[in-house]
Amino acid sequence: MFQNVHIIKQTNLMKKITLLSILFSPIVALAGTEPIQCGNTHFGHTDHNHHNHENHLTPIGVMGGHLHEQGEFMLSYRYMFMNMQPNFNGTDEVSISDVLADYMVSPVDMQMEMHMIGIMYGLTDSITLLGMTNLVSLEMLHETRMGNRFTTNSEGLGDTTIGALFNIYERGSHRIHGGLSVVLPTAETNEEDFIPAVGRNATLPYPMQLGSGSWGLRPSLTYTGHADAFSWGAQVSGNINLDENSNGYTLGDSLTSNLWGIYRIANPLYTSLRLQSSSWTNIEGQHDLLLPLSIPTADPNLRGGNRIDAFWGLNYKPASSVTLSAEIGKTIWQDLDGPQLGTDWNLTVGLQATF
Ligand SMILES: [Cu+2]
Repeated sequence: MFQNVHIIKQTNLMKKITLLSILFSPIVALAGTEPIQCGNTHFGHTDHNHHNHENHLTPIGVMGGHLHEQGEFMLSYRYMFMNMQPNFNGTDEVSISDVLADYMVSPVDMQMEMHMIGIMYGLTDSITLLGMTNLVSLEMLHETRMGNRFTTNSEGLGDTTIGALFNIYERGSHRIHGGLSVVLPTAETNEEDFIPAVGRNATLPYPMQLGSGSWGLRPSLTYTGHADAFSWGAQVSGNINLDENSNGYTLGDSLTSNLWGIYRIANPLYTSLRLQSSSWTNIEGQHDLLLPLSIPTADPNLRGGNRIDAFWGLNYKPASSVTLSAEIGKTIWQDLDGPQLGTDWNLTVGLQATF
């Protein structure tokens, strides 16, 4: 029965992937046509630099959205907050008492904070190297059948990525670049905390671990364009886990698609709208130290899902080398293998400096 549900979800994911490739094909086709805004005379090097500067403006929540010129460095800091509640089963919200009908303990809400440090370097005008790592802090509130509430916490280094972005196509104001990063398993997956129901410190369930702990690959394909006060883009990216982590399980793979538009309100101030769709599969294997607790977060088959988030952002560029950004997101649709905590809203603020 559960196996069947799992297979149906997997089929849904495949349908989604097909749907997304159909969705994005007009954009790729558009990029292949004659330039719309920039005339044929705009192929000089000065203009190329101008394009790079325009391309630097992507919503702060998009990773690897631009290339750098040869010899240019960029340092970035991002702070991300995410609030997760309530529980979902499929697309339906599930109350805590509904979860407690089947489990001894139910998650109530969860907060994730992330501090992300990134570096980019233009190796050539067509190849940009990038690296990123993050510190994660997680907190989850629970309720037991007895009506008691307790909180667990974990924090530490997340997974680290290093890779490259490479120019594929550039004509007029249209540009397509690819990306490929390797994920280094720097996150711990055996975080513990005191669990009252067990009466001692015990290994925390899957969503409270700091990362995948697996070697992985993150391919991406990004299209950007601009005209006058507008710029826009689309990105498809994947996250593929290549091996079991040191605790004997593999986080699900994911596919994320983004569409965005940016408008220059007044010279240094830009506003953006973005739509993001993501799909991710369940965990393979199971954690070797996790007790078979009666809580949905300890079930490797209740981790997959799909969701769509809408974002509104601001970018402020007081100097050509500095960008301050903020972006707030709200989940507008989600379909989760549940009971599983859904995503409610998130906020990212960031500082990017080039030199
Ligand atoms: Cu950059």
